[in-house]
Amino acid sequence: MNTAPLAILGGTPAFPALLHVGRPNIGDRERLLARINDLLDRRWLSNNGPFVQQLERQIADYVGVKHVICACNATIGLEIAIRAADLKGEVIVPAYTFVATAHALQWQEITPVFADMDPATHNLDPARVERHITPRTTAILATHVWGRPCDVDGLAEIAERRGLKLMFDAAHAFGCSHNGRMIGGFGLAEVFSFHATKFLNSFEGGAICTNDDALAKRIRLMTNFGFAGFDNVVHIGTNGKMTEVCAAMGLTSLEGIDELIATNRRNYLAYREGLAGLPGISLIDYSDGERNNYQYVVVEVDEAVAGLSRDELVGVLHAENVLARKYFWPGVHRMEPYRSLFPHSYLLLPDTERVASKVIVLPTGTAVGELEIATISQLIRAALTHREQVGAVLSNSSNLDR
Ligand code: T4K
Repeated sequence: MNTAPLAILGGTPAFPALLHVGRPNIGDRERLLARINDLLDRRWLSNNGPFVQQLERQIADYVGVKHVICACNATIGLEIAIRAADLKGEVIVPAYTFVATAHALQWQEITPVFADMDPATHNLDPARVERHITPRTTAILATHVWGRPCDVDGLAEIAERRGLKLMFDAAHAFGCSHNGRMIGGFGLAEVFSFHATKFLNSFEGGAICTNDDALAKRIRLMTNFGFAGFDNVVHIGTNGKMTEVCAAMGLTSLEGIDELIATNRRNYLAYREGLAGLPGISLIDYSDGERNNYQYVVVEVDEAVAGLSRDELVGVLHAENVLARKYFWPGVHRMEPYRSLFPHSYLLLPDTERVASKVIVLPTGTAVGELEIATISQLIRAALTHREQVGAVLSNSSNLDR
């Protein structure tokens, strides 16, 4: 047990340098640099180059899906998939997700309608989705939050019965499965993010996956301005292409994913051990029967039991240079433009409100090891032990939210 005083109580920060959530995993540097040399030698830097094609094939094999179209990021990937699938009017989305899920709709003047979550899974609750269906609803766009699959079957049943399309924001879920089937092949389309902070990292990037031939064809056209060959534009389009250097990083990252899963799982289990038995502190579970990427270490703080609020605990960790994050607080419905457009939406989102106020995401990945995790766990333990002094100091502080 660390007996040094917490930084918030006048001690020295446990970590001399900032320890971030979302530190990228770099993979095998030599393999990456060799690929960068290759693409420079080839002078083929973008526009459906050989590395992008190879990445698309390898992802399709890994996920078991017919079509994979790489994109410059998942947000543009979502926008393209939404437009190619002809969603319009209103689309039901979670409020507990990254803001990009809703922005991808609103950007093209489709109204995101926020439905509440199942607090046990943090994912859209199908029963609540159904309450929001109106004659203007055309689709459900659900997020596999933390890589834990949505109630895919429940959502598919509603979509089928009510004549809606079903798509997934799978930004967190590369390498995860549902009922033994890899995420990527469910619904009409699923979109992965390969952002630097994600499990599979291509600096910036994403991929749209679908088993629908016609949809895949439209998505491919739309990702490249609608070009169907030299000088021949046959469709509305944008520039959603992934570059070769991003694909080089993506391929390198893909080669290392078994090792990365092992690291993430080891970290997750170390946190589980370190935080075991702490009152009011619970770590979300990953199903043992499924494939998981363990990319997120997510803790819920029950203030009534812990004696400290989530924000107070984050304040303690930030003072120690542990930049824990409050994803996805305050909920997309409380961000602009949605807060102004739908000022009362929170009334139908009680579980989103509650969970968003309890969650802390802790650092993991290759940038942290056993020692850091043990220290972070001890810091949380110490914060609970000294809850009264911590609470008193933080109630005088104007900046809980660095
Ligand atoms: N749907 C969902 C459910 C998503 O979570 C996301 C993205 C998307 C869609 C859209 O995917 P993309 O269009 O991005 O492909 C970060 C990421 O930028 C974002 O990609 C991610 N979700 C979201 C959950 O996290 P911020 O606003 O938290 O970023 P920021 O700048 O605060 O960085 C996060 C942490 O990572 C910091 O602690 C610093 C660290 N970091 C970040 C980068 C880029 C590094 O240490 N090194 C780095 O290179 O959004």
